[in-house]
Amino acid sequence: MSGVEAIAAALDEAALVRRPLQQPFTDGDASLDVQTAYDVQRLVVGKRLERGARIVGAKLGLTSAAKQRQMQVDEPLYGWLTSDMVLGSPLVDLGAFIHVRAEPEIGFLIGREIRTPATVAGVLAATDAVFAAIELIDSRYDGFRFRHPDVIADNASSAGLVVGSVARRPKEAGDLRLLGVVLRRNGAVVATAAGAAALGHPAASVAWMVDRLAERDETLEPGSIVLSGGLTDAVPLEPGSVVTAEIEGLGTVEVRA
Ligand code: OOG
Ligand code: MG
Repeated sequence: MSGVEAIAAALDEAALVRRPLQQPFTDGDASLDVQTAYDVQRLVVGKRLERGARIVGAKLGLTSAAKQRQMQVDEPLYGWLTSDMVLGSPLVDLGAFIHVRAEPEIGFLIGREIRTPATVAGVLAATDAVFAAIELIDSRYDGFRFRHPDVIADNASSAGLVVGSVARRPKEAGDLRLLGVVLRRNGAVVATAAGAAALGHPAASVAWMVDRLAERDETLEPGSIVLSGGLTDAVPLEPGSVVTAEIEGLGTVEVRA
């Protein structure tokens, strides 16, 4: 088994048995670089597809200062969202995860191909709708402790998503940079942000990913959903937690554990 396959197998097993890996792969071994980590990610996602899931879109991670500070990684990354991650209801079964956290994001429904080099205007022109979402992240590393290549290999901690019920055309949603975001846990405000927290503009996040995908001869299929990156710190979900994300003009999304 090559190193890449061994790493992918370890990450997949950790997710399946819900037992985190004690150490990130970069501890004491600098050989896992970013491009190799995306090769691992492809294998990790492939294992989900072999079990019957479909790709429904992609996600950005570590696009906001809040998230970069919280995770102590100062560069963005992307990962893939699969059909088995989409929660049909706000109820989260904590037993299905290792140590799940929730974070508010602005989502995009991509309607057309996005040309490269991608721009904010190009992304918005290719977008059918924007919506509020809560992403559930569940690192396969103990304590969410990882470096940039480790978390890329782990498909950017992707684990789940709940999509809001309001979908707006980009033109009707207003300036996405200025949309206010309020994150509450059990009714109390725990964080606030604006859309600009994601690389200056949520569509700039999407553009960044489209350009990175092009470097690997990959594209975002029309019909994909894209989560543009957590706008605030992620909050842990514990038994009884109710977390809501309210985004100006896009309604409120809720998860309950
Ligand atoms: C990595 C995934 C980050 C985001 O929106 O920033 C992410 C992590 O925090 O475990 O999804
Ligand atoms: Mg996220």
